[in-house]
Parts: sequence; C-alpha cells; structure tokens
Amino acid sequence: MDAKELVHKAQNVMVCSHINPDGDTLGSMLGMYHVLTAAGKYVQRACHNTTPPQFTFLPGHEGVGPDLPDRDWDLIICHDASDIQRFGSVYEQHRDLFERVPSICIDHHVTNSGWATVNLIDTSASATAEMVYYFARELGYPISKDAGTCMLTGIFTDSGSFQFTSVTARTLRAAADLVEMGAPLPDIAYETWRKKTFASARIWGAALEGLHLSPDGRYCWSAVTQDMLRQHAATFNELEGAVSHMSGIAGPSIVALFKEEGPDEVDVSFRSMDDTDCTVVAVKFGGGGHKKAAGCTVHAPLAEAERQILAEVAKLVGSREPVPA
Ligand SMILES: [Mn+2]
Repeated sequence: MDAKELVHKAQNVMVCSHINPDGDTLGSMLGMYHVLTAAGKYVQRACHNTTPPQFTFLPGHEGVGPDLPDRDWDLIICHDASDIQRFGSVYEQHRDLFERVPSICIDHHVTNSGWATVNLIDTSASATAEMVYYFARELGYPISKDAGTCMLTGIFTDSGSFQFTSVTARTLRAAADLVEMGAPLPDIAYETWRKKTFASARIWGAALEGLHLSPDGRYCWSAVTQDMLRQHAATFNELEGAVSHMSGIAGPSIVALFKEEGPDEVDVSFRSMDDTDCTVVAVKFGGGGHKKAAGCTVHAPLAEAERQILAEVAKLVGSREPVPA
C-alpha cells in the first residue's frame, strides 16, 4: 500500500514530531493534524515534549505531548525525523505500537535511515513542511488557514526565512499557495525569527562574544556553558538561531557551536559557509543533518568535546595548523 492509500483508509492516526521540536517538525505535524482532523479522522499529536514557548502561537499546539490515549491506532505519521530514536519517550514507551502499526515517515534529511513502513524522503525539499503541503494536496484534502499557518511556519523556519540554498521555486510556490490560503507570513516571521526575550538577546551576545577563530581562519567556534546560562537567566531554547547568525561570518568554512547540556553531555551544532559538508563531522559522533547544517551530541566534558570535535573539523577543512587549546 502506498502512503496515500494508508492515509485514506486510516481512521485513528497518530502524528509525531521529534524530541526537542523545532518549527519544521511541529509545523509539519500540526499541519497534518489539521488536515486529517478536517477530513473526519481522530488524530493524536504525539511528541516527547510539550510545545516550546516560541511555538505556542501555532494553532493546535495545546494538544502536543507524550501521553497517548489507549486507542486502536491504524496509522502513525512521523515528521522530520531521520531515525526512530528521535521520537524519545513516544517511541520508547510504545515500541509495540511502532512495530505493529503501519507508519509513514515524511522527511528531508539526507541521513534518513528509511525505518518506516512507507518512507517519503525528499532531500531536495527545504523543509518537511514543504513535503507535507504537497502531500496534503495529493491526498485531495482541503487545507485550512490553521493548517496553512503551521505548514508555512515549518517552511519559514527550516529555510532560514527563505534564505538557505535549499529554497527552490517549489518551496516558494508552496509558500505562495499557503499565503493565499490565509497563512499570516508577517506574524510567523515575527514569532519565529525577530521576537526575542531579553535573556535571549543577552545569551546571543555571550555566544557571539565567545567566538574563536582558528589560526588559519578556516573555522570558528563558540561554547555556551551552564554558568553562562545561569548568569543571563537563559535557557538553550533562547539560543535558537544564534548558530545560523554566526554562519554569516565571512572567511571561515565552518562554524561550530558547543552547548554544555551537562557535565558529560555537549550538543554541537555546525553550519557551513561554503561547500563544506557538515554531516561528515556530525555523523562521526552519531549525529546527522544536512550538508550546510548538522548536529551531534558528545558524551564528554566540554573541553574534551571541543578537542575531539575541533580536531575533526580541522581535518575536514584541510587545516594544517594545530587545534588551539
Ligand atoms: Mn526539517
């Protein structure tokens, strides 16, 4: 059975977004939620987390969470996740469901493992939400203003507000259609891009101030520690977007942003400023992503994580000079 048939036939659908949800996974999942609900289906919005504060403007966000009612599910649709582990507790607590119930994975990551029953993977899509829009049209279901708002949020955030090289005419056509359906682009741009808390502006400042450039100028990096978060009363959520901002630095090929999640856990985000493929380093540490934007988690103290990652980054960009301490 193909994806279309699976959806048409299903009555009780679980839609999923990945752990620590971003605008694309949430916008995709909620867009699908609105479309399928309007088509008369019972739809559950499953996510390891509840909706982060910056996305509570999304219609339908209030039902997002890890608790699943006991129901005779006949379809699971997963959004923007290259691996099943990305669903965190939703998968861990319901492994039996994921084994028993047919699943559709809609994703645009090159690192997607093809784990679902039916995999809709398009690595040329700027966002999973772009794929969700075209899939909803293929299904023949109406797309409401609320559905469109969610999908456009996914496209807007994952395309770097239409600035990334992943943006195609197809992306802009989807966005134009969604605006025509009533999706409020200026509101989405304000909510997801311009709006900041005071703490957010401060922690961005700290991250920018902490930037280092390698001696040969080929890569740069910054690290944000738990101490810095405390000092500015900020969370890592409020650092969202900072690494993309750093990718505007002219000269280096790659930027790495280290986030000290705990004493032995460091999240690393990479952005490349040229043709350098960030996933080369991310995948070595069990992570993934896209050529120009990738990430991984290193289970080591911050200084050790920096040493290991920067050694690989230096290798990747052909840096001959030693990694500074
Ligand atoms: Mn995405």
